Amino acid sequence: MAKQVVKVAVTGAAGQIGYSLLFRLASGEVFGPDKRVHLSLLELPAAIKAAEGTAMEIEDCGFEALDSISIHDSADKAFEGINWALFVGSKPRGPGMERNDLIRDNGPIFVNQGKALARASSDVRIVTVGNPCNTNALIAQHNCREVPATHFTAMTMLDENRAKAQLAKKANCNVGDINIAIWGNHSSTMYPDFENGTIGGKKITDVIRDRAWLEGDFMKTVQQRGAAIIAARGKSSAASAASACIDHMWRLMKPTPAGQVFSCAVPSDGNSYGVPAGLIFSFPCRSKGDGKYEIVKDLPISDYGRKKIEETTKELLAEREVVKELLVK
Ligand code: NAX
Repeated sequence: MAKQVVKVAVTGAAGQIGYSLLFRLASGEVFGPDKRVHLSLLELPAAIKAAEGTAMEIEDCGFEALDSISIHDSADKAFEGINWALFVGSKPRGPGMERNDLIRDNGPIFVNQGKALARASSDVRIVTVGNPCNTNALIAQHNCREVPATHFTAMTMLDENRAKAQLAKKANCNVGDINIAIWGNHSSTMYPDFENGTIGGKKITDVIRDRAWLEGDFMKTVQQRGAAIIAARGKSSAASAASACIDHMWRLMKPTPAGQVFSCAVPSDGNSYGVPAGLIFSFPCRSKGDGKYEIVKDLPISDYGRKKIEETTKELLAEREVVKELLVK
């Protein structure tokens, strides 16, 4: 019997993250042995040739799970009938560029791509990776009324994975023992919630009794890991970002184990933490494995945690203000 084909669009396919992500999607590890994958690559005209080169290499891997690859410089064509849209492509921040300039520069990409999602399958799920990813996801969501708002997400999974790696080293355990979620923006104001997280089922703060480290070096390392990688590697994180994107998809497609959460930036409407509606905000989430998620309700938030959540909320509100002309009411 013919296997079901999952259609995945990847924007910025010829970029660094694309170069790691596409091979993992084509290998079958994401959708399993019963499905095949069609990759729909979207690039700027100038990078089409490079995307073709990447596609040749993917073919040369001989992945049985790969159905076919198509390459486009038009979002309308690239998003026809897709089940997943991975929004990776955006302009990187240039030297001396302010964050607000980057937000203004990249915003129009997501207006266009948001509109083109009208051509996607009705079950399409959107994962926004290109920065500023929360606000870019918000722009795309506003410009596509055909797809439910809850299908739009932005990636904070890399931040979660970074937090887990630091905690595992400190507690001398495996990352699999750690459960922690990120609140807010994918930026240096994000809050890795060590107060509600656990290690081997125990509170992180009961296992790591060094509160100064948790509030200090731990937070700083996670919040500034992206910059540290650029300083060391001379390029931004790519393989780890691609891996986190796969994790993000997995977390939505597999039931969340009891007592665990995962980080996902989702529409803030109706949350129980006082985060204003109308943002794409990272919350502790759980999924039944059906592509949907729910924001975990009523976690205890201390004064310290509340201050951190307020700080990242303030930044996202300011970003929303910068792009307000791009948001359809
Ligand atoms: P690259 O500069 O290597 O690749 C970006 C690609 O996007 C380029 O090939 C470019 O031609 C393409 N592109 C630009 N505008 C486009 C458009 N309108 N339509 C289609 N393609 C377009 O960047 P890369 O290292 O792959 O990073 C991609 C994005 O991910 C950046 O915005 C980066 O800041 C962001 N990141 C997000 C992370 C996250 O955790 N959410 C972490 C890693 C990364 O920094």
